[in-house]
Amino acid sequence: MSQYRTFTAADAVEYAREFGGVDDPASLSEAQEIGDGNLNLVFKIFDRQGKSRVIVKQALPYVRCVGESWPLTLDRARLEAETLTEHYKYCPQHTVKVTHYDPQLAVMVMEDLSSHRIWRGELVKGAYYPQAAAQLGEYLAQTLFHTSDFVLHPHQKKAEVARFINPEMCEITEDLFFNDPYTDHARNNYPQALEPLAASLRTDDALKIAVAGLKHRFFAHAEALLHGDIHSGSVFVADNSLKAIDAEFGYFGPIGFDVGTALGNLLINYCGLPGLLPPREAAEGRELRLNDVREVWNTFAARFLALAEAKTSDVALAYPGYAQAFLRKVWADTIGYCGTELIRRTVGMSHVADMKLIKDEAMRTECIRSCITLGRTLILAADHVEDVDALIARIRQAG
Ligand code: SR1
Ligand code: MG
Repeated sequence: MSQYRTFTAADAVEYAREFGGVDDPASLSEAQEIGDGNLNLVFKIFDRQGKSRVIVKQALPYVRCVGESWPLTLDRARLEAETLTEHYKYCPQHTVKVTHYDPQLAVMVMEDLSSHRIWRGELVKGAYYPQAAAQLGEYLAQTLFHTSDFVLHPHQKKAEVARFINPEMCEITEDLFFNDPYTDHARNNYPQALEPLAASLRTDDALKIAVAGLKHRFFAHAEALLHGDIHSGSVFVADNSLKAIDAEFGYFGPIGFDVGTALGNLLINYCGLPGLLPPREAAEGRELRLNDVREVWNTFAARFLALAEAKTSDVALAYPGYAQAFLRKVWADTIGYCGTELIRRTVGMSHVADMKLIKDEAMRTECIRSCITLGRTLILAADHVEDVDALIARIRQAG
């Protein structure tokens, strides 16, 4: 049995030779560590011709972007491998394929996606992938429907909830999404000029009650096996292809959390574009993002309803009209969680390229201000937005 040790590039090559599942293992010769996320080591393994062949990913026993002072469970590698494997069953076309997992080393081997690029990187450059939004909606519908009570036998569902108990990763989300930005926390990080706006979040009773409700549902509503962190940095895109990666926050939670996180990252880009691109391109890009928001929701909702009509196994949940009623609650949750993503990415610790890459400081501050303001608007309005067109009208109104 292998003992945990942190991989070097040479270890990753050796591991890929043994477990990479390639026909010509001896040709694997080099590894490049490409992890740019907050948590893990990610090695791309190349053959002697310089072609990348597989990915070897290892969980570190601490939060990479902070260091050893923030220890973190290695079991997240299992949760990631098993969440991706489960999602792959229902949506192979939009989920990265995990081919091997080792619990002792907290390592998994995955298909190489070198023909794809991280969606966030493309969004900040103004590159447009016309199919991506619908494909993300399809991924959300397939994975969330097929892991929900609409389909799973009640005994199986309870066993799955137990298999995917993920307390340490959920605690990160509970703190970073629902606590830190609404308190004076040392992890918070925003421009000094926005102190009055940030301070106002801490004393807004209606906002704090709405955020408490969202956190409570994140604790308690085991509706489906979520990806748990489906932001635009967890999504690879290529012409007419989209693949979700990085599911170590997977657990059974409220469906609107995944959908809201996805929409939230499109809206962070919407808020950042005036600082990233010249005015005309920024305006065009913002219209595309609003269309993407519409497309993600409409595809998700239409596909979820079609699946519910065709495949619901529970006799009560199959009653005509119930799936529509359930989706109305998911819609309200989606808007609320979307708002919390906008605020935690700007007031809290986990900032993203859509804001960080804005060179002009004054412009960056204004883009962050608009993101926080929109986030608050959405959290407060979540129960009162009729449909996606009404949501888009509110986003336009917010500025
Ligand atoms: C301490 S981890 C911070 C963030 O990085 C991950 O990608 C998740 O989004 C998490 O909230
Ligand atoms: Mg991640």
